[in-house]
Amino acid sequence: MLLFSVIRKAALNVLTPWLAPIIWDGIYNLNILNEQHKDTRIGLFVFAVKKYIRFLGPFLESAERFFMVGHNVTYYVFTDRVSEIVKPKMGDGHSLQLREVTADKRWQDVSMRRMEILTALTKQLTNEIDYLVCADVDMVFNDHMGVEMLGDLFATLHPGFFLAEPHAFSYERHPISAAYIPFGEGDFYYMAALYGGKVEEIYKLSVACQHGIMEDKKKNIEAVWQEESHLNRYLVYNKPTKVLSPEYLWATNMPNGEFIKRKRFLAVPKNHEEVRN
Ligand code: 5GW
Ligand code: MN
Repeated sequence: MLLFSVIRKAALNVLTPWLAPIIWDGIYNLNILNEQHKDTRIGLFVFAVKKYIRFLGPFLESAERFFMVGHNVTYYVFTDRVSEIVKPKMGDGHSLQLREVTADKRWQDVSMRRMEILTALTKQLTNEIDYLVCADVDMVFNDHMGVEMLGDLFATLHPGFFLAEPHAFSYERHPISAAYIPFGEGDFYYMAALYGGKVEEIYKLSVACQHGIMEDKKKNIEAVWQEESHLNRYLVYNKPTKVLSPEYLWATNMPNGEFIKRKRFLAVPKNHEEVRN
C-alpha cells in the first residue's frame, strides 16, 4: 500500500489528464497501425558533430533492426564531417541523407543548435515526409519502435522523472528565462532525446524553442537544461497528442527498471569528461 501511495500513478497510466494516450507495451494493436501507416513517410533527424560521430554507426545499425521496420524511412543526419561517415546497409524503403553543419565550440550551443537546424529542415521537408522523429545520437535501438509512437505531436517521459511529483521536475524556474514554467503548471517532464510529430507541428515547435533560446541569449542567460527546458515549456502550453512511456527512452543504470517491460531505446553510457573535450 505504501509503495502505491508513493508512486505517482499518473505516470504509469495510459492516458494523460487531457486524454492523450501514453504508449506502453500492450496498449496498441500493431497490425492495425501498420496497415493504417503503410504509405506513411517517416523521417529521423539526428545530429552528430565532433566526438559524437562515434555514436552514429551503432545508432543507425540498431535503427535498421528496430526502427520503423517495413516502413518508409529517411534518416537526416547532420554532421560537421560528412566525409568521415560510413553509410550502413539500408533495408528496402530506407535511405540516408547527410548534411553538413558547423560545430559549435560550447557543448551547450551544440545541443541548442539542433533547434535552429530543425527549423530549417522542417521548413524544407513539408512534401518529402509526413512525420519527423527527432533523437539524440548517443542512443541505441534495443527493441521494436514502430508506428505506434507516431502522432501529430509526441514527446517522451524522462526516465528519471516518470515517478516524480511535478514540483520536483527540473523545469526552468527563473521567470526571466523564456523557458520558465511556474510551480503548479506542467504535467510531465519530457526528455529532449526523443520527440516528434507531423512536420508542420515540429516546425512550430522548433520555431518557438529557437525563439526562446535567442531571447535568453540576448539577456546573456541560458535555461537550466538548454533546449530541453524550452521543449518542456512548449509542451506545457501545446499539449502533445501522444506521450511515450519510458520504454522509449531508458538508461540501464536507472532505478525503477522493473516497471519497464521493454527497453526499446537505450542511452549509451559515456564518459562525460572525455566527450566534452
Ligand atoms: C558534447 C559534449 C557535451 C554535450 C553535448 C555534446 C555533443 C552533443 C556533441 O559534441 N556533439 C553532438 O552531436 N551532440 C548532439 O547533441 C548529439 O546528437 C547528442 O545526442 C545531443 C545532446 O547531447 P547529449 O547526448 O550529450 O545530451 P544528454 O542530455 O543525453 O547527456
Ligand atoms: Mn544524449
